Amino acid sequence: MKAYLSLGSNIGDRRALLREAVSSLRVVQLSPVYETEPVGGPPGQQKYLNIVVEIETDLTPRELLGACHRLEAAADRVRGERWGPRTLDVDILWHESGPVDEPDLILPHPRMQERRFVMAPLADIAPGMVQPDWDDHAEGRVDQVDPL
Ligand code: X6L
Ligand code: MG
Ligand code: MG
Repeated sequence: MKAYLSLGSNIGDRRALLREAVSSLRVVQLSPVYETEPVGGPPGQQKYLNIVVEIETDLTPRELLGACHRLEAAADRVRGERWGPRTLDVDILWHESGPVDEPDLILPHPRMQERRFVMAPLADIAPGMVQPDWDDHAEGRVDQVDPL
């Protein structure tokens, strides 16, 4: 089945961390890389690098969430302040198996439309997944940089 993931990093060697994470996934499409203004969280954070990937997976949404958490752990992510800086964040945006509504997993991701760091790379690889006017409703500055 097909799924879309959003990946972000704003600590350490951001490109290497994103590359390492995608290397263990069956990536069908990799978006351009964006350097993005931090949205939410404490002031003074470094900029993020963000990408979106389309993957092929046999995992259920619940199993995929576990796999995302293992990728974050493999990047030595330390859980600190809410929305604080992180070596790697991997979020599920959409899963072909359909909607999920559980306390810790809601799909499609309910707030993705509000975030330019998600919508810009998603629109690049899956224009059919986004509203044509998404850019009018999204916040946070993003700049396309060199590909991964
Ligand atoms: C109002 C108030 C509207 C807060 C939105 C949006 C809060 C997104 C947190 C929000 C609000 C978040 C990344 C990031 C985070 C990332 C960039 C979050 C949670 N992750 N900023 N901020 N890239 N650029 O991957 O997404 S923390
Ligand atoms: Mg996130
Ligand atoms: Mg997350």
